[in-house]
Amino acid sequence: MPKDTMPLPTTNAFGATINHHLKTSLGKDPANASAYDWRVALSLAVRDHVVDPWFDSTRATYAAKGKRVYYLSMEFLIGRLIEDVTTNLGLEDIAAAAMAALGQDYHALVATEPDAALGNGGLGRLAACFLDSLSTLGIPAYGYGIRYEHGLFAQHFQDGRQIETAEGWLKEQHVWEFERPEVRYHIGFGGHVDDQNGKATWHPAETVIAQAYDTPVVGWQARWVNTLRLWAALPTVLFDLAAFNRGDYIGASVPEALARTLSRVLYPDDTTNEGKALRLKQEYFFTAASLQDLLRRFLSEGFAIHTLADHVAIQLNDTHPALAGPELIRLLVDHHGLEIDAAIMLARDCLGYTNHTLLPEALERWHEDMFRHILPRHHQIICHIHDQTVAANGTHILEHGSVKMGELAFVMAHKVNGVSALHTELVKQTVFADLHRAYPDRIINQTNGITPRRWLHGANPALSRLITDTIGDVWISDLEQLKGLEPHIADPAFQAAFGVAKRDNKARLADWLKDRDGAILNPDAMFDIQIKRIHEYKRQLLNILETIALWNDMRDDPNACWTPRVKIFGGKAAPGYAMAKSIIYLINSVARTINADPVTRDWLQVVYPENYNVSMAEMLIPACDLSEQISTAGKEASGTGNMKLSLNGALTIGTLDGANVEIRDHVGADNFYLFGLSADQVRARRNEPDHARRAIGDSPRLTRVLGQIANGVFSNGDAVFGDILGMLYDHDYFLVTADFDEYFDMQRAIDQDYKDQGTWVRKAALNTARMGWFSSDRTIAGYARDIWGAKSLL
Ligand code: 26Q
Repeated sequence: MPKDTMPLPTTNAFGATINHHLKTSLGKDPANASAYDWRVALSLAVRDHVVDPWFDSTRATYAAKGKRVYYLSMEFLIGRLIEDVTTNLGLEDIAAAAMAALGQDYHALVATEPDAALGNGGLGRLAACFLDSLSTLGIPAYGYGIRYEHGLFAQHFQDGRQIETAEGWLKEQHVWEFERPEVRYHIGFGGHVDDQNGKATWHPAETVIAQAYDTPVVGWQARWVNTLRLWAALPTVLFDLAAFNRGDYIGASVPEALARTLSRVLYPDDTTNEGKALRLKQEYFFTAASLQDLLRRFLSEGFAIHTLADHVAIQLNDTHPALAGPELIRLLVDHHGLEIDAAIMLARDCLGYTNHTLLPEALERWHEDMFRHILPRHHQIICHIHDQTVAANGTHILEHGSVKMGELAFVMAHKVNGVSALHTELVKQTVFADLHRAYPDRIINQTNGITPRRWLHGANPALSRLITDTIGDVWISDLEQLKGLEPHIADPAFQAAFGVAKRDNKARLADWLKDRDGAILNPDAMFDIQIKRIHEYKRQLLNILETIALWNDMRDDPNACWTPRVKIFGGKAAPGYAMAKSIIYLINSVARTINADPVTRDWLQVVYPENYNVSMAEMLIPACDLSEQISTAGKEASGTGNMKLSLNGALTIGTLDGANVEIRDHVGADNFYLFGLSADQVRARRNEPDHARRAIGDSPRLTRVLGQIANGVFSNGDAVFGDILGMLYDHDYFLVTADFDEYFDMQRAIDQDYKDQGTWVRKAALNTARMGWFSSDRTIAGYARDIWGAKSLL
């Protein structure tokens, strides 16, 4: 068990270390160091304290000879690290005091670290929360992914429309990673397979190098530190000297440019799986590097190959790393001499697969011709698996000239899990119904969770302090302890303090938005927040249509006692998702019109800060009164933002979708605003002919709103929203129209409830007190028990 080998420094000593790094690591004289220099020097001083517990954890892992967990994910949406690491080490007060003594503002400096945005949204952020929990729980684990040179694109608004630019987090020194030039693997593509006397040899046509970069993942109180290992692509030949000597300077760099393309940029989740060859190559690139690496580590310990599953648990974060199945089989058969059927069984014992979506358009499929061209040996192996599963239970992995990655991941995993109770049931009934009949014990549920370190303790210091003052600080690594708050909620002093914390967080957000965008927000208004990727199924459209209807009512009756609201939106649309981009344009257009209306100015505001990311979420979530979780029932696999907001004392208006169902069960139906059709009703409703036109016809409010949009009320008289209107009238697949009136009415009931602040704060506090189950520590303990058979070494 790792011990604390480095005691906490004094403020003076820590300040001296910062100065030392400024000079010797950055080559800067304190007299002319920039904010950037100070932040990097501070980070390096903090990083010094990570190394010993990291080595201790690694040594303990080797000594235990037990099982390691390998979490394979195309995405890790980490955000900033400096505060997270500093707090986990218990250094935040020392760091702040040392910086102050050096004439620097710790809190201002840490806010200048660029986000590591190596993910799109929920799936990538879940992976980051899981890493945090694996370390906090002391389970030996590695995260494996891609070190994208450019993370998720930056979003700008130009006249209300989304523009994307490349993100460049590596323009600055990224101090949290260690380059590992000695950890390199060759990754092949294309070529052909020689079959001789039953032995296959793959001769790839091209080869790139995968080089490791390691980031330590510090658990709570640094009692355990795991590793996130990200792969960068490099050329085997750095540079074509012959071409250069011929004067072909561009041609000389082509091999390097092509190889580096593999880790150049994160694919935006476009939901329409375009089947791009580069994406497939990225998937194989990081999966193959990870498997070579973990097999090398396993063999270096002297274990026999048939014991692999006793030492290795590999989790596939969706199908993106599903080539791990065929690749592991290939290594076992072609390099270690196993029979193919034995290799398949051994691989299956190692692998687990997590499904995150039911949307048919998001399920990965690759054209078989392209697949065979890029990965000929894997194609052979998949054909073998396909024949086996067709014979065993009629399941096709190859179908209509496609490789179906969901089916492949399913048959190659010993456990398949959904990410909320409802989602898991739907996985059983829909996408994998046939496979579920064939393997009724394989699909299990592991409801998602979130790390309380980042999403409560770190992001919401005001509430964290109040909780710790009330029940002590054990809740930070044992979130169910929040239940202990419940008896205090009746106490007027506690309730008042809870209300003050929320009010302070709203004021902090208002200040931040004023500095950033010049927006002036009233912190006494209800902060009504919808933050997530822009998707039709998430129904930002329902929210903005309701906003317009509310605006109409306010103008019709300006003497009524309206509850002031600030509607806040945040989120990016995939660059190729035209409808999502139109919805963004509509929200910004409505915001411009409504915010300029002197009649409603004091009661209704719409703000949409550009470039929503993890750091913005950390600012918005603690300041939220009302959390919008309004997806069409049956479409949101789980949601995790819903958990963050409720944990931070927001009430939810939501549908019975994803983890909303379980959140409502935990916080109590009285403390959750439920509306809308259920998943079953959604399916039935969709089959009714003309359901949308009927719903619109039956709702004078909605008819009026759509008429205003059509008449150009929000677009200077121009008809620019024809795509949205046409969609709503003609198909409205996500049933915005069907749920509109009930949603509107529920919002008006919420207006009334908000007026009684005593009751509101009590309900908000009950949300916080009852959300402990949604810690990702609980989720990871479930994976460790039900899927991995992995143990804590603490
Ligand atoms: C696939 C092929 C090509 C390009 C991109 C993709 C791609 C990338 C990312 C497809 C999907 C994703 C991300 C999916 C995702 O974030 N799903 C969310 O996962 C969360 C964690 O389980 C859930 O809480 C959300 O409900 C779910 O939408």
